[in-house]
Amino acid sequence: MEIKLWREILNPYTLAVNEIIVKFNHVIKEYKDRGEYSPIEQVTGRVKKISSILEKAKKKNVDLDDIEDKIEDIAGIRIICQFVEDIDKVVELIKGRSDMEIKSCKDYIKNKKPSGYRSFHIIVYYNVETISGTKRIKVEIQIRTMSMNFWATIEHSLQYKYKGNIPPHISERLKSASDAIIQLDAEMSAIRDDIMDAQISNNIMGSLIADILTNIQQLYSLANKREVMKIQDEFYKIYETGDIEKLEKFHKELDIIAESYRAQKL
Ligand code: 0O2
Repeated sequence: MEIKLWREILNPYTLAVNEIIVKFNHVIKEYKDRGEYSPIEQVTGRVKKISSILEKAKKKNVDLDDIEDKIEDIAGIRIICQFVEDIDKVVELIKGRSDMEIKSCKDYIKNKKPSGYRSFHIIVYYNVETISGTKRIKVEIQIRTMSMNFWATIEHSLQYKYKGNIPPHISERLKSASDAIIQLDAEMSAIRDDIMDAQISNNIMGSLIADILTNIQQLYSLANKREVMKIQDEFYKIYETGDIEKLEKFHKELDIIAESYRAQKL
């Protein structure tokens, strides 16, 4: 097949990957804006390289004309979660979307692969709009924890290095590393509530401080410099206590002060 034709085939897949990344990043933002924990930690994606598509087609005995039909991971999205529990939440989230229709699921977490690979795979149908009209394509979404991703990345590199024939002593190590990861994920799940609380208050603290500093910066152009310096010193004192409630109170008071200066300026 000509490169030009490949580009035509792959273009809608590139569009789908780009759109879906934006959409899942927006999910993260919506949770964060609400001050809630996001079950999605990170989202990445890729369009399979032509050489990898050809390799897979050869391995699976797929005719070049049937590639789009039979190779389901031309467009691939990877969603990374912090905790195993988040994976079910993400699956539910995808099931509830009207822009993705689930074709099939593979649960390599309940049924890990003999290699030790663990991940939840979903194939979805997704519509993209092109200049030739709507195209319905398949996208593979892999959902896994950070530690499962660590394992899969390392194992994938070794598969590449050994051209799919990892020596037995290394594959044994990989299998025991995979068991250690099950243990690690379970340990992290046991303290999940504490970790989530800490992260949520960290996020709230971060945006609170950013808002306060923006307000102080704006005051420099509206109010007397000495007055602003006093406000800034007051902020540093409260900031050092690390007390969120005090910072929230200061933030509200500062908003009122800034608003009255803005009104005076009009
Ligand atoms: P790449 O380079 O990641 O794109 P199969 O017949 O099992 O090879 P199939 O039917 O597409 O493939 O389904 P499956 O098992 O769901 O695998 C799809 C993808 O999951 C793979 O794509 C890998 O990304 C990942 N995967 C599956 N098994 C393993 C594994 O043992 N180790 C690692 N590291 N990843 C795995 P590709 O096309 O194989 O590779």
